[in-house]
Formats: sequence, C-alpha cells, structure tokens
Amino acid sequence: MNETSALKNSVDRSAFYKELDALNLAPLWEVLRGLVPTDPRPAAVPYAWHWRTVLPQLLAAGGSITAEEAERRVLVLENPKLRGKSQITDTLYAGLQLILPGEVAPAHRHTQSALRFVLEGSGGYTAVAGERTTMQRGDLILTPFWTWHDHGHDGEGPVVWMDCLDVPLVSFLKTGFREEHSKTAQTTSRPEGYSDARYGSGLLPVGYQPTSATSPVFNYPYARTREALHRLAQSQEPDPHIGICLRYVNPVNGDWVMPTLGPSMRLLPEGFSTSTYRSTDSAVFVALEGEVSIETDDQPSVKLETNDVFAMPGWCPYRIRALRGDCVLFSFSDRPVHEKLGLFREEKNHT
Ligand code: GTQ
Repeated sequence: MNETSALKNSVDRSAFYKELDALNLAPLWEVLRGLVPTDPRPAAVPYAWHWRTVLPQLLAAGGSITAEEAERRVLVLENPKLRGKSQITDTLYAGLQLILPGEVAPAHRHTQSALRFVLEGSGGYTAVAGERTTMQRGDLILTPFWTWHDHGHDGEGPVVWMDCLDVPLVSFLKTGFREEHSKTAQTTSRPEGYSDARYGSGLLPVGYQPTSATSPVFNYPYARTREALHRLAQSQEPDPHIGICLRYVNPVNGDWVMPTLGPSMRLLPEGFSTSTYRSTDSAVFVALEGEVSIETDDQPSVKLETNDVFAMPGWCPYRIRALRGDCVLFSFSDRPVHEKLGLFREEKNHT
C-alpha cells in the first residue's frame, strides 16, 4: 500500500468509526489486546497503611460520630489507584472499624459476606444470627451473607478490627441487597459458645446437614490458631514460598470458610525469607506479631509492624522477610472464587 492510499484508508476508517459510534457499535480490533491481555493487569498497586498513622484518625472518628449514627464507624482502606471506589484491591474491600464502650453498631444484613479480624482491645462482641461471640485480638469472626449481625462493646477502651468484605465482587455482579433489623441489637436465642461446641471442636452433630455455603463456625480464636502454627514450626521446615501457612477451614466440607473470601494465617520464623511468589488472587496482609518486610518488583521494600495492613494486587511477585521475632501474618484473598471458576494460577520462583 502506498502512502496516499494508507492516508485515504485512515480517513475512511475514522469516518467509518464515527458511523459505528453513532450506532453504538465498536470495532473489536482496536481493543482486543486490552480485553484479552497476555497476563493480568490489576489497577491496584502494592500499598501499606501503618497503624501509627491510621489509629489516631480512627480515634478522631470516634470523637466525631457515634457508632449508631454512622451505622458502621469505619475508615475504608482505599488503594491509591482506586480512590473513591472503596476498594483495597481490584476485588476486595477492607476497612478499620472502631467501637467504643457502651456503643452498638445496629443490626442489619446484606448479601455481601464479611470477615472481621480483631486488631485491638477486648470486650467487643459481634452477634450473628442469634448468637453472640466475644472478640479477642487475632480472632477471626465470620458474618455469612444475609445473616443479621450487630456489633457492641461491654468492656473498656477502644476496640478495633479490620472488616474484610467481597463488596467489589458483589457490586460487579449487581447482586447487592440489604435490610435493617427492626431492633438496634438483635435478641440472642443461643448462649455464647453454642456454635463452637456444635461445629468447632473437631466434632459435628450426627446427621448434621449444612444449610449454607459458609462455615457454621463463626469465631476462629487466635489462641488455637497460634498454637497450631507454633507447634508446626517446631517440627517442620517452612515452605520456601509461603512459610508455615494454614488456611481457615469449613469443618463441614473442608472448603474455605466462605464462598468468596479466603483467610489464612502464616508464621515466618525469625530471619526467614520467602522465595518470590505470585498468584492471581489479590490479598490483604496484616502483621499480627513481629516485624516483616514485603518486597515487590515495582516498589522498594516496606516494613510492616504490629497491625500494619498491606494491599497486594493479583499477579504481583513478592517476597516476605521476617525481620524481628517469629512473625505471624494474617491474610485474606479472593482465592476461593478463582479456584471455583478454574482461574487460579500461581507461580513459584526459586530465588
Ligand atoms: O460491619 O456490617 O466495613 O456492612 C462495611 C459494611 C462493615 C458491617 C463494613 C458493613 C460492615
């Protein structure tokens, strides 16, 4: 093709594209490579929120609005590349919730699934579907989709936890529903510890038939998780890519605890460094014990101390080093969805 006909061609094309545009039609060949990329290109970037900077703001929120007025007094952790969207990664929501003594965060239910990971204080509780559970630091609490839940605090001092929800996924699917309960706090119909006794002790009621895709255990206490990790650390070598890492399990079927969110807890012995790892799911890490550094290819390494939170986009290669003490890291991700859809991929490098 000579230059004149190439020019004519592009003029014809741009006139053609205008015609198409007016008819709500678009040429695939202009966008194909973006639509069907060679590999995942998340919009989110790796990013850390440090407890020492976030806590004072959360306490300031405590002085400016009550839990009841706010419904949930939460500072949303927004990824710098997804501002205004309430997303910590492309697929996950996370926020830090504060509740003060005597307060109640009113009962409601929604189709989004939620996990709470307790960071600070004691005496806080969550009531889920008629049963209350007291929250201690490091505990993982589940509020399955469409279950009534309210939060409260009978103790002293501030209580803070991280809310982990599948909000972006549910929004994408346009399946969000919510309802407020007629009462501020639901009436409990079972004693505290009932679910744990029925489902959480390595035993199940004979003949039990699951009624939900979510685990019937709704508090996974840190004391037990911690003991399991430390016992394993005494008798096995850490995996080179994930350290000593356990996922929270639904005792009824061995699956993840929720259909959309996959929490896990890992221990990295002092001085241990992981080899480079990446996977398609995006994740949020919280430093529970010790001090770690996380290194990604694009950014200098970031140090995480107690209660610092880190957003890890999907398919981003990273290494974690345990800098001080035996380090315990909580994380949650959308891995259950990737697995169920047959889309989960991971890559383990040997460096
Ligand atoms: O505690 O139910 O951070 O519904 C966002 C939405 C917490 C909750 C959040 C919620 C909740």
